[in-house]
Amino acid sequence: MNRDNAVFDLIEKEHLRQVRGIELIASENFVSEEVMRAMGSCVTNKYAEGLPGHRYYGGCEVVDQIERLAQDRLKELYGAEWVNVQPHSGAQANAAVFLACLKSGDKFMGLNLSHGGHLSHGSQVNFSGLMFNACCYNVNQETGMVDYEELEKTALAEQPKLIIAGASAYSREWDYERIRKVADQIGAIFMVDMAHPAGLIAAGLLKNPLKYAHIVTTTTHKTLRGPRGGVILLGKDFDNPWGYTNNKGEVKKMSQLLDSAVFPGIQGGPLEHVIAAKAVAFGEALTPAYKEYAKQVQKNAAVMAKAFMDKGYNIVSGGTDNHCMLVDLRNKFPELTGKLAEKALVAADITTNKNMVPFDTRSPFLTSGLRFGTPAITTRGAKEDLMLEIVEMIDTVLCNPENDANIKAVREKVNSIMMEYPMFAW
Ligand code: DSN
Repeated sequence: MNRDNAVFDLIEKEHLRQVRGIELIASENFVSEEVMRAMGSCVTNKYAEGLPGHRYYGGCEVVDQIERLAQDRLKELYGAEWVNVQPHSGAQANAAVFLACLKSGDKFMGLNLSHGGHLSHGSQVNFSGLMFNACCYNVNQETGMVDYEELEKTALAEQPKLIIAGASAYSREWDYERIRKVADQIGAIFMVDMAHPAGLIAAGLLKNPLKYAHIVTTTTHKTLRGPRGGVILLGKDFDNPWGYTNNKGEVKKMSQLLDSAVFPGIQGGPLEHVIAAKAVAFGEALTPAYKEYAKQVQKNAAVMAKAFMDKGYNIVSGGTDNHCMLVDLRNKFPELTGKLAEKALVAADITTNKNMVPFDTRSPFLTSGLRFGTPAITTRGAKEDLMLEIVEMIDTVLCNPENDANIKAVREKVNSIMMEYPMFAW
């Protein structure tokens, strides 16, 4: 068979970019060779609408076993009672929860996007904000931490039917117990989107939200280091006191409502090759080696945050409990936007993303912040010493973000360092 040069040359190029650079995007990671093989396997050829044992197609005996394996491993990983491993992404998992629990126009509450929240938690340009009535809570301007008092006041005043905890750019542990109490006071469903810290939670390094939330969603590709995708989980204490019904008006268990919301509600055929890769990743996350990896992710982030602060950078909330941190550039470089900072770092083969900081005066296209995370670089084998070196190099670039010679010197150093941190050949 002829090689499709147009595509495979580009894949080679992307591989090279990944190999020689320092990857600090907090939501990215490098999957194992087995996860990659499962995704690129013949399982992609199979249609399997429905759930294991209840499919709309023949020939699903094997994919049924694959999907059950993914379900069982995921349940074991988080102590879940029920899971659905079919959502194509985290946003799809969240959309399924909205479809199962809310009617169009119903009110719900999530963390303000510009304070670290996620698009699918109520942004006005996302289905969540377009089709539902979103209100939000914020972080405290002084501490940079979720303002739980304000959250409670807003919830009591607004009476949302669903409260979402979880974020895209928040470096602190959550007080899930407190939010659950607020939800119980107003009879709301409490959902946690644990997409970012899911891997640290699986390793027992952060609180397991399944103990407090009615519904938990996550992506599988961030700290969890699986294929790109989403899942939904229910814990032990889940019931349906709200009397939620299906489209025929029948009261159903939340698990049944969520299954139907995923398929046929918002998706057609599940991506069984990705589900196979999820099963591999969940198996990996159950091993002691993964727990060591997750510990190192957390340690590396703490060292990186401290190194930034030692150099006079302002880290929102003053540090990190998880894998990520948000640098507010305004005190050290009042004129430097996140956009220019990201561009200069990318030119030095250090990949990160511009990010709004809480109470930012700049637009999301410019921003005053940068988000950094350690999951991917830790997969490459990085330890604390490399974190210190990386912060030095970032500082060198940001002090002269438009000096090409300076950027080139850092890039050469980055490329030479990363030769020592192997990545498997794709
Ligand atoms: N945009 C992803 C992130 O980077 O956090 C979440 O969807």
